[in-house]
Amino acid sequence: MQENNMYPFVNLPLPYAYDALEPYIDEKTMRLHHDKHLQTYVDNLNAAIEQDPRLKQLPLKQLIAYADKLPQPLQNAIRNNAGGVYNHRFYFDQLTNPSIVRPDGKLMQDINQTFGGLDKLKSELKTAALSVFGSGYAWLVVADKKLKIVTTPNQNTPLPECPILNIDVWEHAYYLKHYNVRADYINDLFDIINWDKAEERYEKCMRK
Ligand code: MN3
Repeated sequence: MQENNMYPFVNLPLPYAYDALEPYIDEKTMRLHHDKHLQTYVDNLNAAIEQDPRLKQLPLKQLIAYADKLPQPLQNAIRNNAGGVYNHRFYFDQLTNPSIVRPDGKLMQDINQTFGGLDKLKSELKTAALSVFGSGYAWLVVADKKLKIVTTPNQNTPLPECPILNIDVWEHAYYLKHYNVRADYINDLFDIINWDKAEERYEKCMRK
């Protein structure tokens, strides 16, 4: 993946074609989600940073960590838009079509140990994703070297916990195809998870 971790932020291209996730996620949703929604977070993040030039020195994760220390309303602008960029890059980067790959390394072993199998993990992640009221995310993260499921509202991130997977449950992620049926979207999403990517992330998180 290309690196673009500091101002000026750009909208990195998807690592696959817009229609690569069909029929699970449709091309139109991907075009809008990436080219319009993520682009808006990128543009608004750059605009927020320009209000305080010191922020130009901070990489994306540090902007997120630093947001709390900023005066309002810049704090909200940085939290929402740096989070929006981080969360969406993370989301798009973990998808592939069609996924026939299952986790098979250390991640799978630890999923078995922690959740009692891949299906159990999916069902717990789904329950968490369905429980998000309004807009937000469900996440599989590593916290204290252990796998854990968490949710975040809006564009908040689970950082500094180390994320492995996220499920974007903002309606823009699924409404054109799945309408109001968030559960169907989540089921479809499980079929396009790039487990090699998840494994790679897991190994990195466990080395920290
Ligand atoms: Mn989204």
